[in-house]
Amino acid sequence: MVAWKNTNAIYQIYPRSFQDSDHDGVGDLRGITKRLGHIKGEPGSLGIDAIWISPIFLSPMADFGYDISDYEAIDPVFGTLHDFDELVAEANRRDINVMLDFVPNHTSDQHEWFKQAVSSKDSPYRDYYHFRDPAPDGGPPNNWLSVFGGSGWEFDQASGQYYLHSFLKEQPDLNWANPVVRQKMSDALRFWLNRGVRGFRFDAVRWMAIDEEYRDDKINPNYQPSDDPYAAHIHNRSRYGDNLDQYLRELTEVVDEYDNTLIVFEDYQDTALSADEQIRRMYNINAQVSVPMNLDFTQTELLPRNFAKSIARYQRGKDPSAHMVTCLGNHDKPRVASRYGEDNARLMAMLQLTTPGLPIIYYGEEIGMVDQEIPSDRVQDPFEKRVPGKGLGRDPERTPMRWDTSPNAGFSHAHETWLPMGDDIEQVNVAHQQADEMSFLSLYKRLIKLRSEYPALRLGRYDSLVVSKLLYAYDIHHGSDRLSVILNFSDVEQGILLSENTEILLEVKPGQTKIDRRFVFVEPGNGVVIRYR
Ligand code: TEU
Repeated sequence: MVAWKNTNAIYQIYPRSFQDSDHDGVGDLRGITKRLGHIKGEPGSLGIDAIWISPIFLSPMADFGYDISDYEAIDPVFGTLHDFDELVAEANRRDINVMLDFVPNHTSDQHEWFKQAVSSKDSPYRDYYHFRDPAPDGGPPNNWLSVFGGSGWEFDQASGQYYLHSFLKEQPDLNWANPVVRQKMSDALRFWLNRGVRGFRFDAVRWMAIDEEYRDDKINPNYQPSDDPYAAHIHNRSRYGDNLDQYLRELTEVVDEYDNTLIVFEDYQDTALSADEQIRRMYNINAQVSVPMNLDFTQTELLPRNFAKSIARYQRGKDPSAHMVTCLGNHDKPRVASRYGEDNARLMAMLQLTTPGLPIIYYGEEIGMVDQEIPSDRVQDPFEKRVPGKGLGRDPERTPMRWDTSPNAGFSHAHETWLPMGDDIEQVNVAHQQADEMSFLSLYKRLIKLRSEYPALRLGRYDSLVVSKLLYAYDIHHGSDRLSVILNFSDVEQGILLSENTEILLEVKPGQTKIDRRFVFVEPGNGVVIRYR
């Protein structure tokens, strides 16, 4: 059976920004435990079945936890293993599954393996990473780039060789062709599974397998100088190597040794593969246990045809029983309410939470948080520091969660929080929105409740109905149940002809939709879920 079959949603927690319990201005595990009532099990809860926590492992924090120096230890900034066990126990008590972030592609340069590897060319750890001789001209071995700017290769003075780092030079890539590496990484998964973890989000998987001959990537003929410098190449050799499927399958088998466990792969559409081929490939790994994320909605223009096309592709490419995992945002992308505007973000919430599959809600989306401006002396993200001024920095979407109107919005008692708290806290906080029926939070709670009540919304079949420039309608079928969702992104009222005997289950703007016999009239900026009796 498909893992996490009936899970209504996953809530992504960026742990530095959720709740600070020890007054250092950075969120931590005890903070998360304290706030689990926001997720489930209390009167004002969202009612969400699972959380994914971005990395909490020992790390020098060059990339805020995505550079791990010990896969089996908690970083002191987040707390202790004991705090972690308490978090899992409290989550279990509330029937919340805990998913951790697993970073297989690279370690920190401070990991013991890498320290040993650079200590000598003969170290048994040398082959844990990709060390290569320079090109004949003394430069890097090939043209591969780092996502965070510049060459993907760093010169190691001591040995005269280069090592590969697809991200920061402080994040050397692991050599997955080495079976010992695969063994060690499987052990790390078991370590957390034995502590009650029920799933993983696998970070940056497409970089794990590379061309074994280390041939150059293709040059992207459509590249514009104003683009992200990484887009200058088509990454046809430095990603999606032939062995990727095998490496990932092995890991799914480890996770599948445990009951009802799920892996979601971070997997953006890649210019080197056709979208259909990529989706099929990632679903073919082990679709009962592991599924790719559909990250299209985090970076597409606001156009129903783009949404419909993306959903259709995933429906086509996946095994019918497998989840489609949809995301509106995450810790790497501008927030949905900033990209599309706040009214459209409400419609997007309805779209995401009425589409069958497994939605991931990024913390703060449920209160309509927007990107915050980061003064230059407060920039934290290494991406912004290395490639400044292109809007690539990720701090704006990582600012702390807002709970109430107390100092630092209830996030921390510290004098200064790690990123600024930002503006509009009076309106954009949980306590304020609890009391307001028209708030983002109330909408999210209503949508999640509906999703929990109607199996069609989790397990049904999606069929598109109307896809025009700014109107989007689709049907969900499940057994004899039929629902329609109508989303009006335009600024005029839209009438849609449906069959008779319908009732309105939920509206983005309550009480504004009129049904006149077979016609449904949806106001601008409104969205409606309709049920056929
Ligand atoms: O991101 C990998 C990824 O696909 C990047 O291209 C991402 O889009 C990038 O951050 C640009 O916004 C993952 C993590 O989500 C990210 O936070 C890490 O920095 C990265 O891996 C390295 O571990």
